[in-house]
Amino acid sequence: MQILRLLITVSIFASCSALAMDIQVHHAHVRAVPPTAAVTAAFMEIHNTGDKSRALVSANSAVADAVELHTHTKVEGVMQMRQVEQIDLPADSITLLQPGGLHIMLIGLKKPLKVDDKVLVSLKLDDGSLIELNLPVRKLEPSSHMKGRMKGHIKGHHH
Ligand SMILES: [Cu+2]
Repeated sequence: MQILRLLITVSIFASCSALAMDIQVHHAHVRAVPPTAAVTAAFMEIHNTGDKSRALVSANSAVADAVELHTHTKVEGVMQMRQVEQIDLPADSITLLQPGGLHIMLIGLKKPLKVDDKVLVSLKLDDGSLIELNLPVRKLEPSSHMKGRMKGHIKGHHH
Protein backbone atom coordinates (compact mmCIF):
# COMPACT_ATOMS: atom_id res chain seq x y z
CA MET A 1 0.00 0.00 0.00
CA GLN A 2 2.87 2.34 0.85
CA ILE A 3 4.47 1.64 -2.48
CA LEU A 4 1.24 2.13 -4.37
CA ARG A 5 0.75 5.44 -2.59
CA LEU A 6 4.25 6.53 -3.51
CA LEU A 7 3.73 5.61 -7.14
CA ILE A 8 0.50 7.58 -7.25
CA THR A 9 2.20 10.60 -5.73
CA VAL A 10 5.04 10.39 -8.21
CA SER A 11 2.72 10.18 -11.16
CA ILE A 12 0.79 13.19 -9.93
CA PHE A 13 3.93 15.25 -9.80
CA ALA A 14 4.72 14.02 -13.28
CA SER A 15 1.27 14.91 -14.55
CA CYS A 16 1.32 18.29 -12.83
CA SER A 17 4.08 19.60 -14.99
CA ALA A 18 2.66 18.24 -18.20
CA LEU A 19 -1.05 18.31 -17.69
CA ALA A 20 -2.22 20.23 -14.67
CA MET A 21 -2.53 23.39 -16.68
CA ASP A 22 -5.05 21.65 -18.92
CA ILE A 23 -7.23 19.68 -16.52
CA GLN A 24 -8.52 21.26 -13.35
CA VAL A 25 -11.13 19.98 -10.95
CA HIS A 26 -13.32 22.38 -9.00
CA HIS A 27 -16.17 22.12 -6.49
CA ALA A 28 -15.54 18.44 -5.97
CA HIS A 29 -17.35 16.67 -3.15
CA VAL A 30 -18.82 13.37 -2.09
CA ARG A 31 -22.48 13.26 -1.23
CA ALA A 32 -23.21 12.55 2.43
CA VAL A 33 -25.45 9.53 2.91
CA PRO A 34 -27.00 7.84 5.96
CA PRO A 35 -24.59 5.52 7.83
CA THR A 36 -26.46 2.46 6.57
CA ALA A 37 -26.05 3.43 2.91
CA ALA A 38 -23.73 1.24 0.87
CA VAL A 39 -23.33 3.62 -2.05
CA THR A 40 -22.75 7.30 -2.69
CA ALA A 41 -21.47 9.48 -5.49
CA ALA A 42 -18.83 12.12 -6.15
CA PHE A 43 -19.63 15.29 -8.06
CA MET A 44 -17.35 17.96 -9.50
CA GLU A 45 -16.60 20.29 -12.37
CA ILE A 46 -13.79 19.19 -14.62
CA HIS A 47 -12.27 21.99 -16.65
CA ASN A 48 -10.28 21.10 -19.72
CA THR A 49 -8.57 24.35 -20.58
CA GLY A 50 -6.35 22.74 -23.19
CA ASP A 51 -6.88 22.39 -26.91
CA LYS A 52 -6.90 18.58 -26.81
CA SER A 53 -9.94 16.52 -25.91
CA ARG A 54 -9.36 14.19 -23.00
CA ALA A 55 -11.42 11.58 -21.24
CA LEU A 56 -11.81 10.34 -17.71
CA VAL A 57 -11.44 6.57 -18.06
CA SER A 58 -11.61 5.36 -14.46
CA ALA A 59 -11.67 6.40 -10.85
CA ASN A 60 -10.45 4.72 -7.69
CA SER A 61 -10.94 5.08 -3.98
CA ALA A 62 -9.99 2.98 -0.99
CA VAL A 63 -13.28 3.82 0.75
CA ALA A 64 -15.38 1.70 -1.61
CA ASP A 65 -15.26 -1.82 -3.02
CA ALA A 66 -15.81 -0.48 -6.53
CA VAL A 67 -15.78 2.91 -8.20
CA GLU A 68 -17.65 3.35 -11.47
CA LEU A 69 -18.28 6.15 -13.92
CA HIS A 70 -22.02 6.65 -14.30
CA THR A 71 -24.53 8.71 -16.16
CA HIS A 72 -28.31 9.01 -16.01
CA THR A 73 -30.49 8.12 -18.94
CA LYS A 74 -34.23 8.08 -19.32
CA VAL A 75 -35.57 4.57 -19.79
CA GLU A 76 -39.29 4.46 -20.50
CA GLY A 77 -39.75 7.82 -18.83
CA VAL A 78 -37.77 6.91 -15.72
CA MET A 79 -34.28 8.22 -14.99
CA GLN A 80 -31.87 5.38 -14.45
CA MET A 81 -28.18 5.20 -13.70
CA ARG A 82 -25.97 3.49 -16.18
CA GLN A 83 -22.25 2.75 -16.16
CA VAL A 84 -20.25 4.42 -18.92
CA GLU A 85 -16.88 3.45 -20.41
CA GLN A 86 -15.50 6.94 -20.03
CA ILE A 87 -16.48 10.54 -19.47
CA ASP A 88 -15.41 12.76 -22.34
CA LEU A 89 -13.68 16.03 -21.47
CA PRO A 90 -13.87 18.07 -24.67
CA ALA A 91 -11.18 20.63 -25.32
CA ASP A 92 -11.71 24.07 -23.86
CA SER A 93 -14.86 23.10 -21.93
CA ILE A 94 -16.25 22.38 -18.52
CA THR A 95 -17.77 18.97 -17.89
CA LEU A 96 -20.21 18.82 -15.01
CA LEU A 97 -20.55 15.78 -12.80
CA GLN A 98 -23.73 16.55 -10.92
CA PRO A 99 -26.85 14.93 -9.42
CA GLY A 100 -29.09 13.62 -12.18
CA GLY A 101 -26.22 13.55 -14.66
CA LEU A 102 -22.71 12.23 -14.90
CA HIS A 103 -21.17 11.15 -11.61
CA ILE A 104 -18.57 8.93 -10.00
CA MET A 105 -20.29 6.13 -8.11
CA LEU A 106 -18.74 4.75 -4.94
CA ILE A 107 -20.16 1.25 -4.46
CA GLY A 108 -19.81 -0.83 -1.31
CA LEU A 109 -18.67 1.76 1.21
CA LYS A 110 -16.27 0.21 3.67
CA LYS A 111 -17.19 2.62 6.46
CA PRO A 112 -19.80 5.32 6.97
CA LEU A 113 -18.83 8.72 5.59
CA LYS A 114 -19.59 11.65 7.84
CA VAL A 115 -20.03 15.25 6.75
CA ASP A 116 -16.63 16.94 6.47
CA ASP A 117 -14.78 13.62 6.23
CA LYS A 118 -12.19 13.61 3.47
CA VAL A 119 -12.27 10.96 0.77
CA LEU A 120 -9.28 10.30 -1.44
CA VAL A 121 -10.33 9.64 -5.03
CA SER A 122 -7.93 9.30 -7.90
CA LEU A 123 -9.01 9.94 -11.46
CA LYS A 124 -7.30 8.30 -14.40
CA LEU A 125 -7.27 10.07 -17.73
CA ASP A 126 -6.99 8.56 -21.19
CA ASP A 127 -3.33 9.55 -21.43
CA GLY A 128 -2.59 7.52 -18.30
CA SER A 129 -2.13 10.48 -16.00
CA LEU A 130 -3.68 10.48 -12.55
CA ILE A 131 -5.34 13.26 -10.65
CA GLU A 132 -5.65 12.65 -6.94
CA LEU A 133 -8.44 14.47 -5.14
CA ASN A 134 -9.17 14.85 -1.46
CA LEU A 135 -12.92 15.34 -1.50
CA PRO A 136 -14.94 16.66 1.41
CA VAL A 137 -18.18 14.87 2.27
CA ARG A 138 -21.05 17.30 1.88
CA LYS A 139 -24.78 17.24 2.32
CA LEU A 140 -26.50 17.63 -0.99
CA GLU A 141 -28.47 20.84 -1.28
CA PRO A 142 -30.63 21.80 -4.23
CA SER A 143 -28.49 24.84 -4.97
CA SER A 144 -25.16 23.36 -3.93
CA HIS A 145 -23.75 23.86 -7.38
CA MET A 146 -24.40 27.59 -7.41
CA LYS A 147 -23.27 27.97 -3.82
CA GLY A 148 -20.08 26.15 -4.67
CA ARG A 149 -19.55 28.56 -7.50
CA MET A 150 -20.05 31.54 -5.22
CA LYS A 151 -17.56 30.22 -2.71
CA GLY A 152 -14.93 29.83 -5.35
CA HIS A 153 -12.29 27.21 -5.71
CA ILE A 154 -11.83 25.99 -2.20
CA LYS A 155 -11.67 22.25 -1.93
CA GLY A 156 -10.98 19.42 -4.24
CA HIS A 157 -8.50 21.15 -6.43
CA HIS A 158 -5.81 18.64 -7.21
CA HIS A 159 -2.90 20.81 -6.10
CU1 LIG B 1 -24.47 6.00 -10.15
